[in-house]
Amino acid sequence: MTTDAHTPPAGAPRSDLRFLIIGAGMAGILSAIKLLEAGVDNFAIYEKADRLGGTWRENTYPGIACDVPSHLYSYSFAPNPEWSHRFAPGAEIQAYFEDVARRYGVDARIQYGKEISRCAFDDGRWNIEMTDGSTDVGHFVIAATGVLHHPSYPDLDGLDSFLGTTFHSARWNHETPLAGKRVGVMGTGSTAIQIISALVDQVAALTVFQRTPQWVMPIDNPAYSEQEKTDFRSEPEVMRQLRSEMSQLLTDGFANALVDANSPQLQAIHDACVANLETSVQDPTLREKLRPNYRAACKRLIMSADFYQAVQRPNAMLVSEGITGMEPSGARTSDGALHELDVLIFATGFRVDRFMRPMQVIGRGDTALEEVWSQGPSAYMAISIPEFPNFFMLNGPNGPVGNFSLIDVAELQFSYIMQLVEQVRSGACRELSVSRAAAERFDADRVEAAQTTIWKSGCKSWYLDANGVPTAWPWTFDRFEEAMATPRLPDFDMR
Ligand code: NA7
Repeated sequence: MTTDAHTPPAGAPRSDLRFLIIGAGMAGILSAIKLLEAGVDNFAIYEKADRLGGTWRENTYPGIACDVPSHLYSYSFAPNPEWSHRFAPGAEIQAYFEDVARRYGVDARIQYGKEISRCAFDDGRWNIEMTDGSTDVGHFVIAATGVLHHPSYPDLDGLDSFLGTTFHSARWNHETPLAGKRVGVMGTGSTAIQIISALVDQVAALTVFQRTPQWVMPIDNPAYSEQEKTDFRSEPEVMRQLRSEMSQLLTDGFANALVDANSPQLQAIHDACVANLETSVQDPTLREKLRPNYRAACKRLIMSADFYQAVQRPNAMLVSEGITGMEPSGARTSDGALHELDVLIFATGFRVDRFMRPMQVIGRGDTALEEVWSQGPSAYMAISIPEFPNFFMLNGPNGPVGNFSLIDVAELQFSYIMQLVEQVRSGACRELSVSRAAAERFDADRVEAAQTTIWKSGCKSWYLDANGVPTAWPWTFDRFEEAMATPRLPDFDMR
């Protein structure tokens, strides 16, 4: 489907621009809403699955909730008075995105079952190919493809011989009954902790295979009362106020502090986690097994009200010896013990360096993304890559990650992208991407700044690249907001 035959020269204002949005998760829905709001109707939104929602569509495990408060993990323009809890469950979040997409007229625009296999820049336009053979052409690509969506599986000897059932947390097998079964959960990340707390009272026995202990921040998750919801409905200002207070609290008390490992805020978080461990876990042996040997927030901080209670249930067992292999009846660990299991759940995380891959992306002059990213993914401001003109990412590499709202991040990024788009719309140029020099400078500054962040304070995590350098935005969240407010146009190669 082509919408124009001709690309006008730079200098002429453009009204013919077509946008191709890849992905109908939180960021893709946002992009479509914002384009419509800007009066742009010439766009397509492609989604590989048969439903919108991204992460919230794919993750349906028991206990799933967002660890960012729901009134903050909502679009700024679409507050939701109906959130049931401070940290609402995943199904509510999925329903929220479906509702917003419908209310803003985006859901009918989504083309489902459309997986983009190739995206190539040629003669000023992006040509995309899909696995079903269809194609499209546009002037801009918005890659809203998500971050954590390629499950990472452990390499376990003898897995085929195991007679029980296995599945990944992001591919939950709802057909497998768990009640009364002997269930193993591998991993102790944010996902595993939620699963463990939700499952422990349903199953006969729960074995937690822990490779690295985690610091756990105690949180309350109160339900919103009917009165509170009524107030939110009748006075949206109350909700906006709540959102802004939560945002300020999280930014000052956490997001800004992460980049200074010695900050008093991080010390306070560490102390709260230590106190939580000391007061919540009775058995000294178990307590020591659960005690990390690194600083709180070095790995993504776990927020949980009930994980420590869950692992102390009589039917729960924490195993800190590694699994050496699977056998027909269960998992053998390095101490020689056999842990008999009916089901083993891999809560082992994601391949975090994939981003929009395996999609093949070819920029100007046949530049292949796969080669540009051969040493690991990177992007100027998490948005633009040299020689990939008019191709912009939302929540791309080097953006802010941590226990705060990626919706806020995507909203800030989108308004930045629209300012770049305006350069083309106004006729100032036909195409733009970050210059090589600016991208290299950004990367060097980023790597240097990363050295003093908490992520670099002595632990392994998915925040680190293959060289042990934190990949996330290493400056304060305030600085991110400032950077997103106005693009530095001299950093862009505009043609
Ligand atoms: P994470 O945070 O990457 O956690 C994965 C967990 O699985 C973690 O405890 C890992 O231990 C463990 N793991 C991974 N591979 C193995 C192998 N091979 N053997 C033993 N243990 C293993 O993923 P989550 O899904 O929990 O959370 C991802 C994000 O989703 C989270 O940060 C939020 O943004 C939402 P390790 O600590 O590496 O030793």
